[in-house]
Amino acid sequence: SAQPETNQTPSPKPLLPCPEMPPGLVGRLLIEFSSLMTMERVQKENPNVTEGGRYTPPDCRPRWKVAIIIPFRHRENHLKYWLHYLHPILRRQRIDYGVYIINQLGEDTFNRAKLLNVGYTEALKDAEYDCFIFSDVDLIPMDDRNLYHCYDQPRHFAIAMDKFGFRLPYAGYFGGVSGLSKKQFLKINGFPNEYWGWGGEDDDIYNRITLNGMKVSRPDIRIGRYRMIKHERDKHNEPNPQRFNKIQNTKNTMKKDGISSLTYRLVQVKRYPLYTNISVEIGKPP
Ligand code: UDH
Ligand code: NGS
Repeated sequence: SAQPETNQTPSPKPLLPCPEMPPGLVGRLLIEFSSLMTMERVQKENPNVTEGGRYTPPDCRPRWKVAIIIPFRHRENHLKYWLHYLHPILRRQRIDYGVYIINQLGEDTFNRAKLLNVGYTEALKDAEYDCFIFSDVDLIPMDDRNLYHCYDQPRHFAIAMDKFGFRLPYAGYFGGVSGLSKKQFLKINGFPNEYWGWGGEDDDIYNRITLNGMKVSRPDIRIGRYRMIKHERDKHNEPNPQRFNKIQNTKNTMKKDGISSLTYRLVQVKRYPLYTNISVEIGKPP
């Protein structure tokens, strides 16, 4: 049937959903950390990323809105490589995303999981994200078919790291890069706030997932490959001697300790061309 003629500009064509496996992915990637990287170079490489590190695919309707959360302190050089490699990968993957660096101020003991809870909370003040990917700053995927969105079950992405001989170090490993939908994240009351220093917080998150009747989803071992930027142990992130006891008690602690009990002081939100920097005071161990 003929439509009545009008002089109005036609409304934009509704975009089709982005394809499951976007065309234009390249598969296995060459990742190296020897060439000199500068922020100016990475900015020039990524003119389509908008203020604060946001991007949305122009040619299809993304299924998820993804906040990428990176716990951070004193790793500026790693961040340049992360941005250099990840922005082009995420663009090819047709991901709708924003990059959030959660910077722990001061020199008290580092607390990775608490920073990730802060990232979840702060990203939601920015946009209606429904998917959260938590990535260490020094981990670069070696295959762009490892798609950075959410899945039916909590996702573990970094399953085959070079430092572990491209295998899982143990069946319940959930470290490095992981992703949960908003619903999955809230079901486990977010992440623990009480793991100060190195180790165990990722195991606690794994426990939360299984104790709440979910299971971890993972990519094919040939696709979930990562390179880690080599570095020395950071200061003020010593192995936490309490971690072994704590991961035995997730069942009792997870209801109280998590996104429901999160407190921190937001000090600064700064939007850079390729990421949003959120600086926070998160306190220190009791
Ligand atoms: N992180 C920082 N700053 C810190 C500590 C940690 O930004 O001072 C962040 C960063 O995103 C890092 C992540 O937290 O990738 C995890 O840090 P980690 O120290 O738990 O893990 P990683 O495997 O180092 O990077 C462990 C010690 C390696 C010692 C190797 C000696 N050759
Ligand atoms: C386990 C830690 C995890 C850690 C993993 C890999 O032992 O937090 O090793 O560590 N759990 C405990 O300490 C209880 S790594 O080889 O990357 O340094 O992620």
